[in-house]
Amino acid sequence: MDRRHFFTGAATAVAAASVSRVALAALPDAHTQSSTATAAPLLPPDGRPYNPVVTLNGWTLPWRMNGNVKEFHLVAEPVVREMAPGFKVNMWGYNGQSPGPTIEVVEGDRVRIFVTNRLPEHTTVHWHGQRLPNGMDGVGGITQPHIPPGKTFAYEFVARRPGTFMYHPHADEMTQMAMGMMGFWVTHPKARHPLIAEVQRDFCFLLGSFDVEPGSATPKVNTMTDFNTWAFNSRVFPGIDSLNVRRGDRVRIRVGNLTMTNHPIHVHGHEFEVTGTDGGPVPKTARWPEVTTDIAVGQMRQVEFIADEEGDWALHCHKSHHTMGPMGHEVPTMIGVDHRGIAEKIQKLVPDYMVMGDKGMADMGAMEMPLPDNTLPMMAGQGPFGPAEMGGMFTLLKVRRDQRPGDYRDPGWFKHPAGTVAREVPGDSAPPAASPATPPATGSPDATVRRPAGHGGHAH
Ligand SMILES: [Cu+2]
Repeated sequence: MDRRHFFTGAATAVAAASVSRVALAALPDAHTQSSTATAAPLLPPDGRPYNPVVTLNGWTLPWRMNGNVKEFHLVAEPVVREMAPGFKVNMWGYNGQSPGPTIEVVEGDRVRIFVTNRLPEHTTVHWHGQRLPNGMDGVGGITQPHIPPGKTFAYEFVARRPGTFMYHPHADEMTQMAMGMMGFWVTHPKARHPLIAEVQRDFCFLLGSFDVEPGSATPKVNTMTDFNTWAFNSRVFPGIDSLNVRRGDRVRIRVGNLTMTNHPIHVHGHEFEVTGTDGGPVPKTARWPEVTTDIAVGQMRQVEFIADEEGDWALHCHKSHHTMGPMGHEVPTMIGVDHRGIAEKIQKLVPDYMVMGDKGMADMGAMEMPLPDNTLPMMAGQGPFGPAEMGGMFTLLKVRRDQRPGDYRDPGWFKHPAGTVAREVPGDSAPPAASPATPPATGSPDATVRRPAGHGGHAH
């Protein structure tokens, strides 16, 4: 797996001001971010204290205190998001990236957010899940005039309840969200809260989907369901950072869904509870253990667990097509189709034709076939034991006994204790299954019982 882009340690990677300070003298700096790395948590330099979140392959927006008001400056603008190393997509986002920076505030904070529109069309920002005056809700045409290109609007409200929220446009939504406009918002509790646990690690990411034709760089915004690029925070595995934690940590993961389908998010090796939604913390009596939680369109979920099992644990959407790169979906299933003698004939007409999928698709994980420029292989991730056969909404929860508190760096691959890795049983072998396209001449498949070989099945 390529980890060139692991955490570089830095809210200091945040550079200042892409917007003219002269023109916007009264506005707070529009901080911008050029890195797709997971930034270190932004410890609050002023205002009320809180335990910051870590945005997967993202960052938190610095603010300025103006009296007792926390002021932020979002800039809606075209960006180029590197979704994985070498795979760059033209998106619309905020402050240099898609998703935009995470906004973190404390319950009771008065917040003023300046939104400058540098898009070629009007926009607004809706603050999903917040209690606020109706005129601050960001629904273009209904609660406010749209923000025209080149203009700056201010939103102001009190972050009344703690929880997990997001922001996104409510103007030409189909286009603007298909282009990547979204961001996370966390309101921390102002004091110990009976339903909000103190955690050692607090991660957040948004689910996004894009339709990027292989070889192109701009998402097709009219696509309704048949997306081909499934992302955590606009990154696709193996470009998604791992969630690195210390064994015994209480871990919170906050996930929001701004795609057009549901995503069953599954964590291996641990069971968790859903402790909050965009509606607030879940009463303790309403929590139950799960290993998969379905996150419907427009929903947010926060899950929590004690990371007490060491290892590299998969964390992914359970829709198998969502852990794949830019594949075509109108492909016939070729399992069991005997291509012998046919491929050579087709190659006379189509020189690049190759046999694929006649034994399943696993070969794709290792295959090096020519792809159009700027196209991620379908399944690209490499693990210590070989190809991971994954891309898209997939990453790893890395639990280590020696991961220091506050250290979010990738510890590398897990070193399994001797005797704890699934292994080949020596002295036995079985031929691959007969293809379903060539069933046995007699008998129904239901009646076929294969006995374990090596126990009387063959001569010794
Ligand atoms: Cu999914």
